[in-house]
Amino acid sequence: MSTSKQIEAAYHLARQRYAEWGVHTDTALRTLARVAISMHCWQGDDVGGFESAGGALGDGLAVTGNYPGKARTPDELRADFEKAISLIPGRHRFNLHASYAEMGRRKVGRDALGVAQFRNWIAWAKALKIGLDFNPTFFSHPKVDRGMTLTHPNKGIRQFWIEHGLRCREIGAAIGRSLGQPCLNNLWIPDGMKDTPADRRSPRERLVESLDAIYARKMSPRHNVDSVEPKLFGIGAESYTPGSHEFYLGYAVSRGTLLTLDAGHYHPTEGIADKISSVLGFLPEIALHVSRGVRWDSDHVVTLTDELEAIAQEIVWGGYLDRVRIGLDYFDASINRVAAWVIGTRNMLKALLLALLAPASQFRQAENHGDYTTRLALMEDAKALPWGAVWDYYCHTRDVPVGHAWLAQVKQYDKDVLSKRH
Ligand code: RNT
Ligand code: ZN
Repeated sequence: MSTSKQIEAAYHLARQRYAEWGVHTDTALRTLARVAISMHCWQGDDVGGFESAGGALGDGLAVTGNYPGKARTPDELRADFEKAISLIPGRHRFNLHASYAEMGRRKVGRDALGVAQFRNWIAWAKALKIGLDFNPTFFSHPKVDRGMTLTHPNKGIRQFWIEHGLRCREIGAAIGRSLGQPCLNNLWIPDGMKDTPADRRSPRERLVESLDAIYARKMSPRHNVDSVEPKLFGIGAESYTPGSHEFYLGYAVSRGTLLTLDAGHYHPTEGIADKISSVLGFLPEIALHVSRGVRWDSDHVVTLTDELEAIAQEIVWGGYLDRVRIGLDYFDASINRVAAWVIGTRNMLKALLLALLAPASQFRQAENHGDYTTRLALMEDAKALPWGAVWDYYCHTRDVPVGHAWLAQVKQYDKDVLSKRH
């Protein structure tokens, strides 16, 4: 492993190289330090949650793998997450789902949840000085009938889920109030059809009505911020999804909610990077579920791909860091779950750092002059700049392991804690 001296010396050289391109590495690191990534609770326990009544996953979601040691209780999940964030530079957020309610002795249904079931989570977040985000859970529940919730033809079923949505917004507002920072409340429903529908219109009309009922109550954006998440298709809902991209884009623009772009929710060659500046022309803010689609699965661990770099470039080069709430959404049960959090989050940060370090103003100058040859040449050469030395230095100065030194700590945790869970 590198010594402090080596890390600092490498950084010093890198800083000079970047300065030659007109890029200030210290400024880039200061900007990066202000970015909070919303880390999803559900990587820690395969989207299981802690309600005893909860059904098996499904409803368009699937987790594969059986790596031992998944969190079985809220305390275990909290401990695992604390381990993960001790290995990631910066201060990040925790993204909860309603199904992670802590019932105590009094069990309540999803249509009766309140802040009482989330008190421990709030106290924990306060102690860690991190923000919390929230999601109503419209899956893994007996009231998901024939794969439908808010679009169901039966009014009683719709009403149950509307009630859940309302409760979750109240919980979000209570979280935001207690923590003194807004809670992002993201709504995704699994509703869809496996085969060709005879009526695409009615479920969408019912969805508008249901959503309007959920969002009727105005809430201070200082406490709770609402967002809606489109999807192209899910497992078992391949032919029709009422909550499509166009549907929710229209909804968000007309109703003033945010829109959540999930990287795994589009056609395989359709990235979300290009959508960012398009939708931000009409929405004040958006949220992201950064993920990685692989064939039928939309939720592989985030790796440092071209697509991830493109997302980070659009956020940073577009000047949108304060208008995009970056969250992660993936679940892999085939590897150590703490490592999955660390790898994905560190990759998101690396991609943001790469974008912050890129000599984008030089690329743009060439572009504005119509000199596309220079644009291409500079973009390609800039890829060889020594960003790794800057990343190492960042980890070093934030007191987290440099390079893959974090892995030894996860392995130790696996041995001491995870492997003992049976
Ligand atoms: C599903 C959506 C949604 C979920 C989480 C668990 O396709 O991406 O965001 O992954 O709510
Ligand atoms: Zn998502």
